[in-house]
Amino acid sequence: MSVQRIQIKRDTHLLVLTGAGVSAESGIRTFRDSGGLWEEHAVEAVASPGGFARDPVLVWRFYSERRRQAKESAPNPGHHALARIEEGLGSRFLLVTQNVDGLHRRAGNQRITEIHGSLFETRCTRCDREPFADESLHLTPPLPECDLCARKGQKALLRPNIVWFGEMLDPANMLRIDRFMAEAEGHPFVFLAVGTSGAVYPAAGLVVEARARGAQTWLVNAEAPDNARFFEIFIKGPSGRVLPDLIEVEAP
Ligand code: BV8
Repeated sequence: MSVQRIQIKRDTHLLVLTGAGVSAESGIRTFRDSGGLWEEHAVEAVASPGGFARDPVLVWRFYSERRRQAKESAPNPGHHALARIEEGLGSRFLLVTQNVDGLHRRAGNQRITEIHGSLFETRCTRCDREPFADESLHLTPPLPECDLCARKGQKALLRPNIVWFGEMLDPANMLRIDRFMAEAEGHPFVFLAVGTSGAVYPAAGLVVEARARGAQTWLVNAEAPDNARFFEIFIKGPSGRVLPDLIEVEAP
């Protein structure tokens, strides 16, 4: 187990960033490890607007397979540890996840910002209807179309409510993170990244912003990732084993 522990005092603010590594012990494939998703699928083809325009059947099959895998998976001890920590900290805790598998919410976290969207939400490619909860699988044509557009005589494909490469992240999510960091400034502030290769921006840049606001920066990861140098403390190991005893919350 990790000898070093994160001490959470009465007014410590904790911002956690998670990536695919947190879900690996739940049996969900990561992206860039060996056997990862990007070994089988060209990123451009399945996680970009151009890829969807070129072959929406392939993209809906890719995300339907991941919907099915995520539904068959369960949160692991790493997810449950983060849910317990949120219980202890309340509004002094925020979980920013790059994961779209919904496992943090199923483990009990509520203060979550899903900056890359959610596998279990769908939206229209044409109208501005709100993204809606959706677990349906579309492994073969016909692909789902927007019923609201159809009522107006327009054909419009539905798409997973996922942030693809080259697409902007939801400004409301970025504002929420910024507000949390601004509130954390002037208090003891810890930034903890778990299970992420630090390869994708702007998520990978959050550690730099947090440091600039005085955060102590921790990284828990199976390997030293691209941006390991930005972190003061790096704990190498599986998150499902490290997280349960990493954080010590001072009694209120
Ligand atoms: C944007 C879709 C503005 C959801 C994803 C050049 C420089 C900087 C930026 C860019 C650039 N060129 C283009 C960009 C922007 C681009 C980007 O960052 N590209 C990278 C590749 C260079 N970013 C964007 O396009 C973003 N939008 O910037 O808008 C803009 C607009 C136009 C042009 C420019 C800018 C949108 C980013 C979101 C993309 N969508 N996925 C999905 O399908 O899931 S990103 C995808 O990667 C996933 O969301 C995933 O979460 C994310 C990061 O991957 P990780 O989660 O870190 O997973 P990975 O497999 O990589 O690593 C897992 C880690 O876990 C490993 O280190 C492993 O060792 C570890 N691990 C494994 N098991 C365990 C473990 N750790 C602990 N315990 C274990 N058991």
